[in-house]
Amino acid sequence: MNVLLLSMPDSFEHMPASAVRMPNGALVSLAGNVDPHHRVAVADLILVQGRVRETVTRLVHEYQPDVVGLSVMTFQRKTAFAIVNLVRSLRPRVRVVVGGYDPSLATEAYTDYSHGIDFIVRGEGELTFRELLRAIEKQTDYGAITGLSYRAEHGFTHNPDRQLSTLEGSEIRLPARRSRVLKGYTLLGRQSDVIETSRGCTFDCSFCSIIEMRGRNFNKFSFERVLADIRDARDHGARSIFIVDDNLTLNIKRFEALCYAIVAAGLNTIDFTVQAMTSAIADHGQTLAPLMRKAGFRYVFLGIENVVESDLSFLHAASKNTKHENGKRAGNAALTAIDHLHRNSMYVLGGLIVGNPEDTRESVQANLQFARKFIDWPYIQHPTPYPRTPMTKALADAGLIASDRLDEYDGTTSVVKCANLSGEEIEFMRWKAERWIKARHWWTLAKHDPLFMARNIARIAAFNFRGSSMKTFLGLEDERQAFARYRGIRAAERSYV
Ligand code: B12
Ligand code: SF4
Repeated sequence: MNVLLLSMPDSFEHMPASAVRMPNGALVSLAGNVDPHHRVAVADLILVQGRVRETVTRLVHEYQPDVVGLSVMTFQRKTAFAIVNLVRSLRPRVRVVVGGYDPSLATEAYTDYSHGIDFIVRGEGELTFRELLRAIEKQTDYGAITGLSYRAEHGFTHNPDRQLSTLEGSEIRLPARRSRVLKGYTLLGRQSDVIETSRGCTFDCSFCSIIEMRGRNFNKFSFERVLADIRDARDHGARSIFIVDDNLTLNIKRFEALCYAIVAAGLNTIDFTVQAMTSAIADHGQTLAPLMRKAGFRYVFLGIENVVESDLSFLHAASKNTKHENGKRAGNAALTAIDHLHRNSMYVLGGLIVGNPEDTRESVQANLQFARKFIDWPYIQHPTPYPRTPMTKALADAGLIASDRLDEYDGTTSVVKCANLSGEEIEFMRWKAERWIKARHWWTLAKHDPLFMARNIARIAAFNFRGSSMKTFLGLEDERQAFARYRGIRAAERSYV
């Protein structure tokens, strides 16, 4: 059968087209795990943000798909429905499958027949999708396919959940990167890709979708498979790789062994980016950080979340941000973790969440000030009520969800009520600070990739300061006017189809 797999074009504030275009790892993993006689094309629509309608139309004509699959995050739901509509208008009898975080955690939202969706794959997709294609091809019953919801005569039928894969052996084969049909993946001028070494996390941060998606657990791929995956990404042109593990730092001994393995395999010429817990880096940084650097790690996304203790407990993220000395808790881990990384020439992508219900101007400022002082590239977000997270339940129970427009759930739009400040004010404070912190990092980027920066600095700067004009920089207008223009631009670009 012909299969067309699409990831959605919607992006959020931190994704300038010239600097960050990351492939969706799920779709190539699905493509690598279907039976080999299927012809699969994978298109990451973020690469064609301004030409979504034309591109989908072209791909449908070119690949004549029997099955179209969409990978959807919550803030992309509206776009997903519009794309299904478009696909159906071009090819009415096509089977439409959706999967990913939003269909898995908000399954009911996809079951209205008017949306034109036939199948919902909940949770891990590789084996469910393989079995689904077999059943469609052989026209057999869908009832035995765990993890699947399917359209039946009198409504959707939801089969039992699928057990998680242990990731051992060859149960999940390597991704099929050859299936990608669009070009342009980049991280700061170097062709980018994503790989996985493990899935899952045993923590329970209140804002994170991972626990509802798969429970609290940690499953690992073998290093043999991980190295083969990195080589495959490199052979497909990647010079920059994002390790998308939910929490690679859960097992530090394994992480250290991975660094040694990358070096031994000669793969440390690649720039690696990884997400990490501050506690793990603070506690083990002395030995771990030099090793990471040797293995090619360049950017580390630290889930600092907040520097104010009461906010950390609201986010249920205190323990992953506590350092330990002599087996005892010894305060916030963020500064120690950042210090280890900086001493070893790595850069910190600092994940912070501001605008929690009890935040004050001072607590927001404390976080922004921390970012200015210690973080290389800020990734500051607002609390966002993604489906079924514990935080969403708490916010809904307290009547604190200010917006139900899901396309605004991109993490950089304030959608939650705060007792002491308006959402717009918090967003303004974050937006104003963040642009200048990012601009400060351009010099570091220029040293690493002078040619890329020389070619792209104008576009990157224009994106970074969207909404601002000469008048703003000369102080001839209130920055709030520039902010209002920026918000207008964001609102307009949310219509992708
Ligand atoms: C890597 C990552 C990113 C990367 C790269 C994204 C990319 N291009 O893939 C970056 C940093 C850019 C990013 C950004 C954002 N992300 Co992100 N990201 C992740 C992360 C850490 C891993 C995703 C991944 O690749 N997993 C590995 C693959 C193999 O697993 P998977 O995606 O789950 O796919 C499996 C199943 O879901 C299913 N499946 C998925 N799609 C499909 C499609 C079909 C047809 C089928 C059958 C099955 C299927 O099968 C797959 C294989 O088993 C997750 C999870 C986490 N713990 O934080 C968050 C996560 C997906 N991100 C999230 C969000 C919200 C965002 C942002 C909006 C900002 C933010 N608030 O963080 C932006 C938006 C990006 C954009 N387009 O502009 C949320 C989504 C929540 C939700 N309910 O929608 C998550 C879950 C994190 C969270 N907050 O809990 N992200
Ligand atoms: S440590 Fe990271 S992956 Fe684990 S629950 Fe918290 S935010 Fe999610």
